[in-house]
Amino acid sequence: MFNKKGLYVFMLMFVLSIALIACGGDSDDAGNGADTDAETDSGNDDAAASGEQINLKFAHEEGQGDVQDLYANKFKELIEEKSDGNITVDVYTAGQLGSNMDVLQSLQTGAIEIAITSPGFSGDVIPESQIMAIPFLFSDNLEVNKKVLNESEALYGPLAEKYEEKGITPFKFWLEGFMWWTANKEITTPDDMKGVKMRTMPTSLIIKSYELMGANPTPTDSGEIYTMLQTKGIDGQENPLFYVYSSNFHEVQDYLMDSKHHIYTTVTAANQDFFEGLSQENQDLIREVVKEVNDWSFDMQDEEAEKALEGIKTEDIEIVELTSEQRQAFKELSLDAREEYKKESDAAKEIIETLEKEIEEAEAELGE
Ligand code: 6CS
Repeated sequence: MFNKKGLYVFMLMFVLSIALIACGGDSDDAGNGADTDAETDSGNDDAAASGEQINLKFAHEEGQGDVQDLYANKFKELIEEKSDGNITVDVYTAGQLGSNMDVLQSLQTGAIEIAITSPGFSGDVIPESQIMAIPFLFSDNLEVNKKVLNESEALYGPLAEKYEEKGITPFKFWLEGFMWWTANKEITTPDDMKGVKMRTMPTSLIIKSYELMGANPTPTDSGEIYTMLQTKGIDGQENPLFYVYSSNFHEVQDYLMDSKHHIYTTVTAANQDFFEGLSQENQDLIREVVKEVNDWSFDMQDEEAEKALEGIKTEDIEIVELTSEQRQAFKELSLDAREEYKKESDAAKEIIETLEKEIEEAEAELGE
C-alpha cells in the first residue's frame, strides 16, 4: 500500500494532526464557551486556568491601614492563596494611580482591573449610584444595612445594570461605618449648620443634601481636606471614625458630632471587558473571594471604628452626642434629596422605592 517514502509522509501527517488537535482542545475546556479568539488576545485572561500568571491592579481610595486597604489586602491574600499564585494582586492606595475620579475612569477603560470606588465620586458618572449619597436613608441598625447591601434586588438589579452600562462590573456594595461630622463649632441643630462650609465628596446629590440641611457645601477630593481645614478654607467635614482618626482631622477640628446621619458605602468592582474575558472558573473564584472578604469586612470596620473612637478620646477634640430629636430635625430637611434622586431616571425611581421597602422589611426582621 505505501512505499517507504509514502509511509514517512503518512506518519508525519498523522503526528502533525495529533499536535493540532491537542492545541485547539485546551482553551475550550477551561473557557465558558465564549469564543477562544477573544480569550487569547488580551494578556491576563484565562491565564490562571492554564497556569499562567494573571496580575491584577487593585486600586482604592484610602491610605495604608485604612478600611479599604485592609479589604484590598485581604482580597490579595485570599485570591493568591486560592489560585495557587496564578492570580497575583498589586494593591494601590489613594493617590498612587491618580485621584479617586482618575481611578474610576481607569476602571472604565481597563487600565485598572479591580478597584474600590465610592458613590461619593461616581455619582456624576453613574447618577443612580447617588442612592448611596442620601442622608438618613439607611437604617440606624448596621446589621440591617449589612443585610440590605449584601442582598438588595435594587442594588444588584437596576443599579448594577447602570454600572455595567459604563463598563464596570460591580461585585459587592459594602459599608465602612457610620458618618460623623467634625467642625470647628458645635453642630446639633439646623441653625448651627447654617452657612457652615462643609466639605463633601464631589457628587451633586451630596452637595444638594447639605444645601437642604442649611450648610454651604464645598466639594473636594480627599487629599485636600486636612489642609483646607487647617487653613480654614472649610469649617467641617463628614467621614467614618477610622478615617477621621487616620487622617488626623482631630488636630485641626474642635468638635466631633455623633450625627450618624449616614453610612459610608462603597463598591468593589472590576473592568467589565477584563472580567468577562476571564474563564468562568476565574470569574467564579474572584466573586467567591469578594464575597468572603465582604462578609469579613463588616466586623473589621466595626473594630476599626472602636479603635478609632478610643484613640480620638485621648485627643484634644470634644465629642458631642446628638439626641434623636436633633437627628430627626436634620432628617426632615434632607427628605427632599430623595425626590431629587427620583428625577434622575426611571431606574432611579425604581431603585429608591425598592430599597426603601427592603430596608423597612429588614428592620422589621432585625429591629430598627
Ligand atoms: O471623604 C473622602 O473623600 C474619603 N473618605 C473615605 C472614608 N474613604 C475614601 C474617600 O476618598
